[in-house]
Amino acid sequence: MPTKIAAGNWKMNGTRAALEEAHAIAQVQSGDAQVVICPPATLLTSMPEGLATGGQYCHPATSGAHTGDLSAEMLADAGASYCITGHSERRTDHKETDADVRAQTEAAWRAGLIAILCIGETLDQREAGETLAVLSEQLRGSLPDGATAETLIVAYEPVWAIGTGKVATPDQVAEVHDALRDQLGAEISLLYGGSVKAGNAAELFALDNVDGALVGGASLKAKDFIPIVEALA
Ligand code: G2H
Repeated sequence: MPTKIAAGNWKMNGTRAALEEAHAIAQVQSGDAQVVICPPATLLTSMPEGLATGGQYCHPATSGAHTGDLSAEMLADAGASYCITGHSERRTDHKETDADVRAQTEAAWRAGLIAILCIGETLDQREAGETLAVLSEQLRGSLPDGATAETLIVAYEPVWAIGTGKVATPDQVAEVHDALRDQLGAEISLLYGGSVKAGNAAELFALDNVDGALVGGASLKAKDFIPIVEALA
C-alpha cells in the first residue's frame, strides 16, 4: 500500500511567527498518514522536532557559485527529509524545464531526500484534450530512472487549480490518478494538489488512487491544515 501523505507547501510565506503554526501541526494525531511541512528554507532549522520537513526546490549541484540557490545537501543538513521538485510556480517563475526538474530530483536523491515531483496541465492543455499526454510527457522528461516508493512521491497539480479556488472534480482527479497508477506502479504515493481545503479533502481522499494531498494556502494555519490531515488519517 502507498504511504498516505499530507504535505504542506508554505511557498514564500512564513516568518518566525509561523513557527507557532508548525508546533500546532506537529501535535496532530495523524494515524498512519505522514505529515510533512515544506516551509521557506529560512525556517527549516527552527521547525519542531518530530515534524517531517522538506525543501521547495534544490539546485542540481552540491555546492558552488550559484548566488541565492540551495543544494539538496544543504536542505538535508537543515533537517529536511523531502524536497518538492517541478512545482508549476518554479516552472513558470524560473523557467524550469523537465530536464531541470530531472536534475533536481536526482540531486534530491543524492542527498537522501524523498522527492515530491509535481506535474500538471494548463487549462488550454486540458481543454484541448491533452491532459494525459502532457502529464505522461512531463513524467518521461522529469523523472529519473530508478524511482522507488522510498524515494519518490508524485503530486498531480493541475495548473489551473493552483491557488485559484478551483478544484479538479473527483472524476477529473480519478482519471489522472488511475493513469498515473498504471504508469508508476502500486506503491508510489500519488498526491493531488490545487486548492485542497478541509471542505473538499475527504471527497478527494475517498478516490482509489489518491494517497494524500500537497496543500498550499490551507497549510499555513494549523486550524485549516489539521482537518485535512484528519480527513486522511
Ligand atoms: C498547489 C498547492 C500546493 P494551493 O500549488 O502546492 O497550492 O493549495 O494554494 O492551491
